[in-house]
Amino acid sequence: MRRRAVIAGAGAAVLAPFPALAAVSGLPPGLPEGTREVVRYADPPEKRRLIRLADRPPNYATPVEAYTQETTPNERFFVRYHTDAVPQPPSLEDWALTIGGDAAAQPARLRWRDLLDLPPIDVLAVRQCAGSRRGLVEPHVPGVQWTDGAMGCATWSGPRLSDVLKAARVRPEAVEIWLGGADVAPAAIPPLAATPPFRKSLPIDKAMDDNTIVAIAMNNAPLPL
Ligand SMILES: Nc1nc2c(c(=O)[nH]1)N[C@H]1C(S)=C(S)[C@@H](COP(=O)(O)O)O[C@H]1N2
Ligand SMILES: [Mo]
Repeated sequence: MRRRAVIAGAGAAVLAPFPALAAVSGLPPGLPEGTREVVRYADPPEKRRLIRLADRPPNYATPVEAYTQETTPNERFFVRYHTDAVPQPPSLEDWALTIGGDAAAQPARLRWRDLLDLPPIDVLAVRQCAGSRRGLVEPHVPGVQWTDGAMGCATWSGPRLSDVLKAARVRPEAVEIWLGGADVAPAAIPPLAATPPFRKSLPIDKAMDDNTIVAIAMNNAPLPL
């Protein structure tokens, strides 16, 4: 009720500069008071018509009306960054995946075409930010105020992680592997000094599972940035 009243009352002033702005459709009921009063759509790079939550870092949600089929189109899939600048990766020819650490008997460096040489599999899987629906939580918690749009389903394709780890002759006593991305300083700038570098870790059993892959394609297209 209150939100409708705000839109009715302030609609002309708020909405006039944004003709593409849909005032009500993207706002699920149950959003705590004051979280958001209008929805602004944006077309960030490689994307079309997502809900803009923040530009720095880039965070854009999938509108609920885009969930109409089993897989979410790549251009409608949510965008979630923790760092300001989106790192520009080198050309695929210069890119490499490096594997090292105590459990790697033989540190390895795999180029793009080395990954292409390994047998690929397809995995249909939902990808979701752990903060999905955070904006609906009572009591309210800090962070990007996601509603339903920090999730999507895609067909991911690539070699099995176990085949990739074989190149480094992972020792049998390995317990955990962790993965780091290109979104680290100085290429990417954290908004707060306290923002830690992102490291995903997987227990070794999960890393070696037949359904765990290094995705290099999404919905039969090259993995978007
Ligand atoms: N390199 C990198 N890894 C990242 C992120 C990121 O911004 N950069 N986001 C994280 C976020 S927001 C979540 S919630 C988890 C989701 O993955 P999980 O389902 O495997 O936990 O990936 C994390 N991995
Ligand atoms: Mo997240």
